[in-house]
Amino acid sequence: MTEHMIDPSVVEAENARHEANLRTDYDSLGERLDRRGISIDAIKQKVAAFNIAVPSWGVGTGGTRFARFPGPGEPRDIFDKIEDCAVIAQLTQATNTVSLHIPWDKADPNRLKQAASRFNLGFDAMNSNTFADAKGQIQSYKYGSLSAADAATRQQAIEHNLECIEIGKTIGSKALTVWIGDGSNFPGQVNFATQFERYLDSAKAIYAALPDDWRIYTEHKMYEPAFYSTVVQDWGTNYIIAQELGEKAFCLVDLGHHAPNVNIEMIVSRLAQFGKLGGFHFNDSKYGDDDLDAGSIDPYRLFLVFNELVDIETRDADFHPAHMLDQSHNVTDPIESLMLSASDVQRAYAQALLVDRKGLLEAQDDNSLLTATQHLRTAFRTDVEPILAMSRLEKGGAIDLLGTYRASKYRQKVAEIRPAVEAGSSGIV
Ligand SMILES: [Mn+2]
Repeated sequence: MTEHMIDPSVVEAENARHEANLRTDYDSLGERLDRRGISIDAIKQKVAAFNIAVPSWGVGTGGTRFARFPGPGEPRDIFDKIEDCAVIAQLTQATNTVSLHIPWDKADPNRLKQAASRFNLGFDAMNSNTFADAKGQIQSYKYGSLSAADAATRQQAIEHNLECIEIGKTIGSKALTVWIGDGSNFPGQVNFATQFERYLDSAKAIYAALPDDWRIYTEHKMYEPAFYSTVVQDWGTNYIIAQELGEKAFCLVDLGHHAPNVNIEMIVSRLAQFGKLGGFHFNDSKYGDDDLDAGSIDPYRLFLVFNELVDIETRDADFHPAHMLDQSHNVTDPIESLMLSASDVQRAYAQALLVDRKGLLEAQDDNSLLTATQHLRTAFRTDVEPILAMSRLEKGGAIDLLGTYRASKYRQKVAEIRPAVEAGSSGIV
């Protein structure tokens, strides 16, 4: 039997306050969609089946280069983190998997499995870390990891990834995500080709150890922590890597890892067209890799990304990209941010499902520019909240995410058990 971190009676009592209004809103939206030839129940079914993984590190309070401001009741270890993830899953009913980060979440794999199964949670992709030095590690990643000039450092980074695969095998993960901080800070510091060659050789060694039913995701990032160049700089480089490695290799798109104003939805289309789109790290940004809550800055862009995904899904039934949130919460309760983000990703998906695909295609073929773009705007402007809320209600989640979470007093309760973390500065001041 599935355990719950929040007493279901709290969820029921909160839902009872909103249910009548929700049913009225749902019926009203259903009527309006019916006039557009759309069945609201069919959309709701698809939304209900949508899942997005929560990253274990997302439930902790992050920091900036300047400072970190700890919140009350912060998770002490991966087991506390799994409990926080269970809260998000219980209320949103949209996040039934957790993505682990090694070595941060290193623990007895059997205990990890048990902890997750209490809440009927599964494990999504394993994330390796060769951008920081772990305690007791022999070689340093100061000057790179998988592409380092030093062979022993490269070997250590390869072996770390192999360890992540081993842990993942035990807990039922089916994917490894590799993001590296390798790059250079000064022109002339590295030879681009040599560095990339080393990276490819290391990546091939990891790929060789990948089980047949696994995928490897590589994630590109334009800059940071290296500021002059990064090895996996852009989607083109990422595509080359996926091609070089083989059929189990796919590209991961993190919405914050591009230059400002880059047309990310078009990158999505290109990668998918050639069978190499593996999945997403959802977040939002204004200036760079801000890791803000998904949908909080540019919800239209999120919708446009999903418009491409639904378009591909319509043409290819075997298309199943991995969805994960990848955010850093410095000044909000991470559980609240992650719940709203999961819901906003779901919202973009629901809106994209409302696009009149046939009408759009006709308008495109007729060069009816404004008709075409209006098809997108009409879908985007539809308030699909009743669909999301009804899906949650029917699955045992919360109609009002924030209200129910706050009424449960979960944060106050765990703050009594989990000791306060001292504030600290990090990086430059
Ligand atoms: Mn990411």
